[in-house]
Amino acid sequence: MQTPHVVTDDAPALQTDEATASRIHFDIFTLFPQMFSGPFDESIIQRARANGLISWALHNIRDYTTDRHHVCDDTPYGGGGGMIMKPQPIFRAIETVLSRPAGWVLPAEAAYVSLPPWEAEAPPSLPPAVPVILLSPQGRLLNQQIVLELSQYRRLALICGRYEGVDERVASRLATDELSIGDYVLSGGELAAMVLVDALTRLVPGALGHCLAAHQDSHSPGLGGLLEGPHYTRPLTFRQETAPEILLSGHHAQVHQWRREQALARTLVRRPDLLESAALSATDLAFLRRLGWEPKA
Ligand code: 6GU
Repeated sequence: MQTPHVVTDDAPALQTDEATASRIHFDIFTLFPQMFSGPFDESIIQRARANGLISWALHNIRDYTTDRHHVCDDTPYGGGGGMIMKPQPIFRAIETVLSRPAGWVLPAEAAYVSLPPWEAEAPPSLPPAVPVILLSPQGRLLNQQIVLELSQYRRLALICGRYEGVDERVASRLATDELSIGDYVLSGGELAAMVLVDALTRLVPGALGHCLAAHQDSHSPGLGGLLEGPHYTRPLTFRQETAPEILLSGHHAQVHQWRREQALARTLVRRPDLLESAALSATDLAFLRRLGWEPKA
């Protein structure tokens, strides 16, 4: 049985300028918010936050429990091993946060004891423009196309499930999307959420120093869905291997063509599946045919 909890007035929203002005705000729901400290405190993600391009709020699902022991999981109906994440704390956390402005976080002193009121049985209407993404190995496989689509939103909610599982009603009634980052098993969705935040941050204009870079990445539309070819920098010769002469020639058109061919050849060897959906010119096709490749009918 749940212990009754004290209901206070709505806490004042911590609506920072940063949160409202940022291009994308991430609300991340997790039992392990501290896992995000290292990765989010360095490099591009940190710089994008410092520049006001992105913002995030970490919400500890456990803060939204109301029982004495702050229990977030339970044994599965029907038996079997492992524990399942309970639906109520996740629903409560998501519905509380998403019905408030981007940037709002539960005041620390309100955790467990003085949560904003919540109707367990009556779903509030959540903002339609905020995807609620459950990270789980059962989700559809993340790719650059999905990242591109998600980058159009101003605010995203990410739910990090632990591996054993999340009550199915979170997937069926709360999440608008379920994503996996690959066909292998992680202990939880946290690392996957970090992967998604990183991939999205790279697409925010201004987040990368050089604005062309995101466009030239492997898998990005700029390269037509191909892998990138090899890169070289100084020294010219290292351990008896010298960088390709063409790159020093100064012939921009030839360098461009060489890079394109390297990308095509590398994709053929490593990921021929990508060629079927790549944007290929007549020149590309001729080059690939010379390497023995034929498009499938
Ligand atoms: Cl999103 N979660 C877990 N637990 N494992 C995964 C995954 C997600 N994506 C690939 N493996």
